[in-house]
Amino acid sequence: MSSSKVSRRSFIKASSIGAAASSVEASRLIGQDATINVSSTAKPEKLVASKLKPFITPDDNFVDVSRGDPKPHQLPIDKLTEEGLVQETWKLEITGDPFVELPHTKVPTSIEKSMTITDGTAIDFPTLVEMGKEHEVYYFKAMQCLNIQTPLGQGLWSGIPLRNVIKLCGKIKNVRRIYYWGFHNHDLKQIFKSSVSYGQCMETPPGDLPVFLAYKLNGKPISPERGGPVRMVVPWSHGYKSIKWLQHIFLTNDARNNDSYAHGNNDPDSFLKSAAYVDSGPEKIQAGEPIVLSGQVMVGPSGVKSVEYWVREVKPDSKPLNDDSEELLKGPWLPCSLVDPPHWESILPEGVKPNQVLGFDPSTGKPLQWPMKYSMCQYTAVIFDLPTGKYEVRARSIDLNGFAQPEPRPSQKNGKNAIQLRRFEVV
Ligand SMILES: Nc1nc2c(c(=O)[nH]1)N[C@H]1C(S)=C(S)[C@@H](COP(=O)(O)O)O[C@H]1N2
Ligand SMILES: [Mo]
Repeated sequence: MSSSKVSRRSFIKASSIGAAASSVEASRLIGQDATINVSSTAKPEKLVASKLKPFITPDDNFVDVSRGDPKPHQLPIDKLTEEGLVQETWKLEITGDPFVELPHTKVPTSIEKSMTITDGTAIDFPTLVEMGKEHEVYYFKAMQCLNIQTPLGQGLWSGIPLRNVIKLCGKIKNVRRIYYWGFHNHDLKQIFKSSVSYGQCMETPPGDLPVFLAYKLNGKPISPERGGPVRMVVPWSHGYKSIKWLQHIFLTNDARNNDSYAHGNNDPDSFLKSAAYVDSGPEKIQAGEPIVLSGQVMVGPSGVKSVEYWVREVKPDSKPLNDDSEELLKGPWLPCSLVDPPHWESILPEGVKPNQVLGFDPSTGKPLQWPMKYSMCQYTAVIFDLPTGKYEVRARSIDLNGFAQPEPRPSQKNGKNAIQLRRFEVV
């Protein structure tokens, strides 16, 4: 007993590596008496450290979700150049909807200055760069698909708020929704469009993050695969709002949401959901070795108060569990540790200081909230002394309103946040 106690104590002390561990007695864990194995030799802090991933995902390590035939980022460079998909030739059009359709629209949109390629008024890349001198903003955001559980990647996006770009159009009247789409091989069937309401675009609440036209990811030009040269980024939403290869903005007085995703039985105004996702791990673990649970917690508008885990012993007669089954709700659910913020100076691109990043306190350079809204953060737990047998370990987030995942929105149509699990056997 004593050797494992010592290593646990020294491990808790070693939490300065950025990931404290929670250690609990096996009996408390699985709700029964357990034989404690004394021969633990592996260093849990090393195991935890080996599980940790960088806070920033490099551009080419994101999981890709792109439509198109061919996919725009797979076009050869001269075709990319011809189609305005490189910085040198990129053009953005902004037009208004002249259409009236009773009872939905009574009056058409009017725009003082439209921006079109034919008139030679379309916005080009140098214009965005020039605007950046005054309006450039940066923030961290994780990209997550509405239809895929685990987030696709996380980066520092830089760009110009959409509200500043819309201001270039002068006086606009009767606009209730702002649509935008990207290059689609000139084939209307391939259009993938999305939208925000006028208010969401123009009236960013101070302290919240604006919808913006991103032209940098992690301090570098956005790659063709990530939607460069310019991509819309909508901070609070799933990936389908963050349109790649942006080329057209369309203002309309039709307030209905007609996003491409609305047609696929999705909720086209969904928010990112606070939810914990579980990393995979070894299937077999030697008795006496600590078990490291790790994963990412995504932070939606309702925030993340904590992440919890529950170990269930699986017996031959154990049944699969629903997320609302009594056995699952009962737990016991135990606390995980959230990984501390990284050393910002060493991970931010050159020229960007922590106090310039939106969501950070301008005077201290520290995030106003941890984990940060619309980003993801890693969590860990170290489980000691499980007796031999088969197990499942689950994790769930608790949001700032006290709701445990998958509440408060168990409908998976507005974001997948079912409780994930990992299986392993202690041998
Ligand atoms: N033009 C365009 N933009 C797009 C898509 C697309 O197919 N075409 N896919 C969207 C969806 S559904 C998601 S989840 C994200 C994925 O972003 P990523 O490939 O950079 O990870 O891009 C979004 N932007
Ligand atoms: Mo998606």
